[in-house]
Amino acid sequence: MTQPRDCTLVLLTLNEIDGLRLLWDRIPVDRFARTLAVDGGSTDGTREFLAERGIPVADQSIRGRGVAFRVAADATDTDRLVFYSPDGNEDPADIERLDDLLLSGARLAIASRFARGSQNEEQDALRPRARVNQALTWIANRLFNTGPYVTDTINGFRALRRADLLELDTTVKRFPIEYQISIRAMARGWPIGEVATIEDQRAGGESKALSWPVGKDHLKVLLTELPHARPLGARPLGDHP
Ligand SMILES: Nc1nc2c(ncn2[C@@H]2O[C@H](COP(=O)(O)OP(=O)(O)OP(=O)(O)O)[C@@H](O)[C@H]2O)c(=O)[nH]1
Ligand SMILES: [Mg+2]
Repeated sequence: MTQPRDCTLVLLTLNEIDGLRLLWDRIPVDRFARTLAVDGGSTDGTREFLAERGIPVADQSIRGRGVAFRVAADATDTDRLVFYSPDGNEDPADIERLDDLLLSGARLAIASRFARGSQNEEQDALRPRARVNQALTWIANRLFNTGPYVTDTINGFRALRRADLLELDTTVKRFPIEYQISIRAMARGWPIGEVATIEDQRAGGESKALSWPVGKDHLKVLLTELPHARPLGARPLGDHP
């Protein structure tokens, strides 16, 4: 029997009962020292589903994924955290691969929907969300990164050390928490690792990420972080794959 990982598997939920039912048997909770759900106020049976399976559920005083990340850091004591959203988008087979990246030296591990061999959820030919994501990622690399090109700065399926998350001192309350984390990790020159992931369709329920407000919030993060940008021209940016 292998030792459980010194890592908490953090489940981020807001009315995700359909995804949980579909995915539960494939989520490797037994491989982790702890599993903790941070819930944004579900009313669809998500909380009961988790409680029946012995998973502690932490509440948030206010809604938002950014708040949920900080609740997770405050409520855990393991070395590392993997963030997993059980809505159907994220492949549970990649959960342990993210923690493996941390163990092999990455300080931020991201499941990339745009690395070679990966796929994002959109099926229409124009893939507008993917294009916006990739543009925001390009800007973040250009302004803040000195290491190898990071192909997905926005996906929430990621892992990092708990102490590192606390050190980043994040402020974002809602969706672009991941963008802020990626940018702050880049600005500090931390090694960032990626695993190519296949993003699936939502399993049911409703999306909480409305494109326009979320897009605007990402631009606000860019502005807030701008003082930490590297001087233009002085930057050996890694190759775009
Ligand atoms: N704890 C917590 N989880 C949240 C909150 N808002 C969203 N989530 C969860 O974060 C995950 C991602 O949210 P989604 O609405 O699926 O966002 P998205 O993946 O960009 O959008 P889709 O492509 O439509 O699925 C889901 O598991 C949500 O339940 C929140 O305020 N608190
Ligand atoms: Mg989703």
